[in-house]
Amino acid sequence: KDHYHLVVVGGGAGGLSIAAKFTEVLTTLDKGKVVVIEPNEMHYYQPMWTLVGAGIKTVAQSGRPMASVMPRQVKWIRDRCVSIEPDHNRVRLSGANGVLSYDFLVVAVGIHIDWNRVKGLTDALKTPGVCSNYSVETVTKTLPAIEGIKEGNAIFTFPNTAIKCAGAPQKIMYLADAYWRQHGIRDKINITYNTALGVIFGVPKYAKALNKIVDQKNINVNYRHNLVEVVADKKEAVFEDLASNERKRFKYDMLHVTPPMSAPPLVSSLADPQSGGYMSVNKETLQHVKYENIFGIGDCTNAPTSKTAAAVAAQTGVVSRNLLAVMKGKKPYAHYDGYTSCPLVTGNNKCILAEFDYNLEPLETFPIDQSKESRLMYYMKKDLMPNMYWNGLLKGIWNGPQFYRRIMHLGMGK
Ligand code: FAD
Ligand code: UQ1
Repeated sequence: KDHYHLVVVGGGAGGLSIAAKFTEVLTTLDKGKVVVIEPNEMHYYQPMWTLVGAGIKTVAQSGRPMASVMPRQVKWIRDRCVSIEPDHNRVRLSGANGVLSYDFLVVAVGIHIDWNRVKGLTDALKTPGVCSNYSVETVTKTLPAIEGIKEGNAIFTFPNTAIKCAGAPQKIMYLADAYWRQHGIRDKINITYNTALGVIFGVPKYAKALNKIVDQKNINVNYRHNLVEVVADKKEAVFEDLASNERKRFKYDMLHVTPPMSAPPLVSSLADPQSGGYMSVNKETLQHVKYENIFGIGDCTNAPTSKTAAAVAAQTGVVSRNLLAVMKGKKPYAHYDGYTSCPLVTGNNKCILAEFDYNLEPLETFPIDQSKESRLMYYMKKDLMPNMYWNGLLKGIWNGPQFYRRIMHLGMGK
């Protein structure tokens, strides 16, 4: 009785888009067939948290009750999955629901945030001035931290791990910069971006533009600086210089932390030694490398792209078509090119819309140079994207902009 045709683990961006595909868009499997395992009562549109942190949107606007976004024909099991046993085609749940078996499995559990890997961070996040846009609990601390500082040092960090939305650690810095300028106190505040990376952004075209922007805005950038400790009572952030292995202490009056992240432990049974703990999938078909009846989507896989909801949009078309083929006894045929996108908000009404593929080559939708700051792209990010997410991606009808890109480039380019 606890057997389902399709089990989806995770009701985030990837899980709900796939569940919608199989109950409403590609096939209309009924309620007994498709199940989503998701413990949370609320679903958050995380890309909005950048704007919530800056006071442009509210945290309430970023969330909807899970029940309201769950596709109608999907059975929602409100529980946490505690293990995946792919050799037995079953998953184990934490509560009374016990064990479920499946014909096909899609894993979409996102990425794990390791707050405890930075010493003192959890306690520091309870003190004023320390904040993070990376969780619903801590994002509401960001605006008070920005408003709370009248002078002194503001530090923004990027950790020494893969993260979701690699642009978000600096977007909030540009919005804070804009706020302090508006209030005429920017010259009293020293802004520092300490990043564990060796570059400001992984794609050279956008890195070039962002380097100019940090210069113009008079922001100090320290590369290969990794946050290892926060000493809240002294208002000190300790960074490891990854080049020299030295520890350096920075005094802060405001600190925005992007925490280290890692593969969710749940997917360890689907990882291999090369995948860094992430679920190991074929990077083109997104099928598991060993188990043909298992696919992965979103932040939890080892597909070597930058982890975003935009990437999920491009992946959902590929996963759903390939999974449908496998359900019919055929081979996967659709290929993901690594498409991902990051709307780099650089001010109150400015945005660089980075879009690129596995090769870190720009893959721009619009027939303009998207490395230039644009007002239109800002309004797209702020006002259009939420709609595309709730009414497009989560309904299984938004597969990313590939189709539109091809039209706008009139058949030229990729
Ligand atoms: P998620 O949407 O995180 O969903 C994972 C789900 O799995 C969650 O609902 C979770 O509860 C559930 N889950 C976890 N463990 C279990 C378990 N054991 N059992 C059952 N369920 C489980 N992307 C963009 O495209 N553009 C942006 O501008 C952008 N900005 C961002 C800014 C911030 C501050 C943040 C935090 C993210 C941003 N993102 C952005 C990234 C985007 O939100 C994620 O890449 C996207 O949500 C990934 O989708 P997912 O389905 O893989 O994971
Ligand atoms: C996108 O598809 C998407 O998912 C809904 C996002 O997440 C919020 C994005 O930020 C972006 C930029 C895209 C890409 C869409 C277009 C129209 C370029």
